[in-house]
Amino acid sequence: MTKVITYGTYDFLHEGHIRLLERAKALGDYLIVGVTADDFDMARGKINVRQSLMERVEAIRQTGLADKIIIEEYEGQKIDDIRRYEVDIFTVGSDWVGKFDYLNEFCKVVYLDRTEGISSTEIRSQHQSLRIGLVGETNIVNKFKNECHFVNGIEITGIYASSKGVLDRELQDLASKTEDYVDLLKKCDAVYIASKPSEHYAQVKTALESDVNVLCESPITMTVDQFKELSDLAYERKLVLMDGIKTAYSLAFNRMMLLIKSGIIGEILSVDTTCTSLIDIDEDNPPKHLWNSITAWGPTALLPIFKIFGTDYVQTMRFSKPLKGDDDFDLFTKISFIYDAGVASIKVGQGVKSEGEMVISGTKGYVYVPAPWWKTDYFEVRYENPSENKRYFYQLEGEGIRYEILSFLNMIKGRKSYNRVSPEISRQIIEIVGNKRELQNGSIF
Ligand code: C2G
Repeated sequence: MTKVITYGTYDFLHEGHIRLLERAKALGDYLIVGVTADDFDMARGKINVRQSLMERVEAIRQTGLADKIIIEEYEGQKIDDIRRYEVDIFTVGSDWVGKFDYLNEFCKVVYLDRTEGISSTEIRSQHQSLRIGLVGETNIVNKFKNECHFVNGIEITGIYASSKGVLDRELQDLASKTEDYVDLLKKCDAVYIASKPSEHYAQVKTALESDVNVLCESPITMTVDQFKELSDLAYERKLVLMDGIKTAYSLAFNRMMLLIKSGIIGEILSVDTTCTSLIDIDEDNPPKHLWNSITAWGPTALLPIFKIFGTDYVQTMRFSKPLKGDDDFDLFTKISFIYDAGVASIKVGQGVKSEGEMVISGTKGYVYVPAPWWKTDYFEVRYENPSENKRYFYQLEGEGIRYEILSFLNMIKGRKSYNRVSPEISRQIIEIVGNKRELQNGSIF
C-alpha cells in the first residue's frame, strides 16, 4: 500500500485545495492530510487565517478524500509523521518547490502544480481569494511574491515584466505565460506595480480603467496632477489605489510613532533620516529612468517626517548631484525642511553610502533607530541619564511587506482604517520626488 501525506491550512477550502487533494490521493492508496494548528500558522508567520482549526478539519473531512486527518503543530513534525505513519510520498503544491527537498531523505517528495487564479467569481464575496498580478522587473517583486505565500487569501495570477533577468525561476515561468499587460489585468482583482517610476502612471491608469485595484511602489506618479487624476479615477470606480511604502507597515515603526506621539521624548524639534545604497552603475550605459536616489529612497525617507510634522512645511532647501554622464539620474540628494514646529532632513543616495539611521530629537530625549532604520525591528529611546534608556524590539516579518499586503487586502474589502499612508502624504511625496529641476552638478534649490 502506498501512503501519501500532504499538509495545508485549508482556510475556506476551495477548488484549488480540492484539486490538490484529489491528485495527492491519486499518487497512492492511502491519503493522510495534515491541517495546521492556529499556533503553528502563527509561528510560521502565516497571517490572515480566518477559520478555526475545527472548521478547517471539518471541511477536509467532508471532502471524503482523506483517509486520515492529523494536526500539524510544530516545526519538524513532518519528519516525525513520515516515520510514524510509514509514509511513501510527501506532496504539496508547486508554490513550495525546493522547500521540502530535505524530506527526500525520508520518503519521495512530489510537488504538484498549483491551480492558478482558482476562480473568476468576484473577490467581493468575502471568502474568495484575491487574485493579484505582479508588474515589474526589480528584485522587490521576488520578495513580494514570497511574502504573498504568508498571507492567506492571496493568489498570484501572473506577472508582467519588460525583462526577466532578476526574476526568480517561479516568476520567470509565470512571466512567460503572460502575453501582455491587459491580458494579465483580465485575470486579476488587483495588481502590485513595481516597474520603473516613469511607467507607473500609464500602468496604474490602465489597471483602474480595467476595474483592478492597485498597490503601487511609491512614488505612484511623477507629477501631482497625474496623482490627482488617478486618485479621482480610483474613487469614482470604488477601487483601492494604495501607496507602497513597506516601512509604513512595519510593527516597530508604527509602535515608535505611537510612543513619540504619546510624548515619551517630549516636544519634537527635529527628524533626520538617511537611506542609501550602493549599486553597480555602468558609466557607459547610464541607468536612465531607473530608480535613482530620490525615487528609490525619497518616499521612505520622507514618510516619518510627514507623519510627525505633517506636510505643511514653510520652506525647503535641497542639494542634488546627478550621476556623471546622466543628468536624469539623481545620485545623491539632501533636503532640509523648515516647519513652524521644528526642522527635518532627508539624505538619500543610490551609488553613495552613509549610515542609514534615523534620529528623532525631542525636549526630553531622543529616539535612535539604527541602520537600516527602514526595516528595523529595534529602536532605542535615549535620555540624558543613560540608565533611563529603553530598548524596544518587535519581530519584523518580511520587511513589512507581509503586513502591507494584508492591509491592501483589507482595504479592498472596504476597511479604510488599514491605510498607513494618507493621500496627502502620497501627494506631498510626489511633490518632492517629482520636483526635478535641471540637475546641474551639485545644484541647490
Ligand atoms: N493549493 C493549490 N492551489 C491553490 C491554492 C493552494 O494547489 N490555488 C495547495 C497548496 O500548494 C498546498 C495546499 O493546497 O499544497 C494547501 O494550501 P494552503 O492551505 O495555502 O497551505 P500552505 O500554507 O501551502 O501549507 O505545513 C503546511 C504546508 O507546508 C502547506
